[in-house]
Amino acid sequence: MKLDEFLRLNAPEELALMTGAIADACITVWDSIPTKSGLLSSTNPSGETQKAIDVFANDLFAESIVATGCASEVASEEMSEPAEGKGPVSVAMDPLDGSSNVETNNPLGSIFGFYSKKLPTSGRNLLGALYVTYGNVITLTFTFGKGVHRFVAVRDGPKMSFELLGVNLVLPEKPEVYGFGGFRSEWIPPVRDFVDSLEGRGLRIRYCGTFVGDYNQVLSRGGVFAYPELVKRPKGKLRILYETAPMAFLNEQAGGYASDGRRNILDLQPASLAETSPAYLGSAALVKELEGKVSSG
Ligand code: AFP
Repeated sequence: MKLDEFLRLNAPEELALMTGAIADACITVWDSIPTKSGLLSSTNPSGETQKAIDVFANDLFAESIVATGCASEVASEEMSEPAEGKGPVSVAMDPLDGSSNVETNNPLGSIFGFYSKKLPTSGRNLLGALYVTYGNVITLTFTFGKGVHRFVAVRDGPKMSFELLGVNLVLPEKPEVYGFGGFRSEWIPPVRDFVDSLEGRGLRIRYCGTFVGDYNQVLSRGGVFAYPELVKRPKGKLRILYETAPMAFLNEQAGGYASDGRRNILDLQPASLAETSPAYLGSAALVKELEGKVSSG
């Protein structure tokens, strides 16, 4: 089944239109990585300076989403003020997650959260969440609050289009992988102890340095991803509105659980657009166990 048809049958109208716009824009972003990322020269054939790929991705996604007429605002770390629109939905995005992976050709991603209230707001006001993986294939994984669904980009004549890969994805029963960001020596002790126990339980380390890529493995294979509380960085690294709340919402829809170490990430009330928190997400039993250890110190 094609994405357009699936959205027509299964998505609220505004989310369907914005998802369609993101699907088109992400193909252009992916197409532009070699020329706009610094992999090739930073000037184009006419001698104009190219924008960095993350700024390019930001501008293209923001313009495409605003053009649907469905967004009231589009916020991202790349913009000092959100882009304004005339629709009802607030969109928070990380337009190019893991941009330091460009040079090594490791996975990249994009994350979008669709909120019913003005930003900043709690993840409880998410209507939907979507992430793109730019790996060996491009996938769109999303939820509108009724299951998690995935599409893959395939060539369709001169264009690319998205075909259904799976509906109602759930985290596998048996967890297989883990990936934790930051330096081990800086993790708080309960995190270090927990990670030390994982290999004895049969989990393998898988870490590519992109939240989207690392979480995507957890969704497919079961396990836990974290950017934990660090001794000198108690609020972690990942941004609540742009990154962790949308992924927490999607993860919950896939049967998982996401915590900041003390509570459900969806219950956090960020005071600013760029507020960060520690993030632990994946298979519910593992994350609840880790939350218990972190919260009791
Ligand atoms: P970049 O966008 O600078 O590559 O950072 C990616 C990221 O925000 C997130 O995608 C990763 O999970 C995390 O940083 C990795 O951070 P560490 O390199 O500290 O593990």
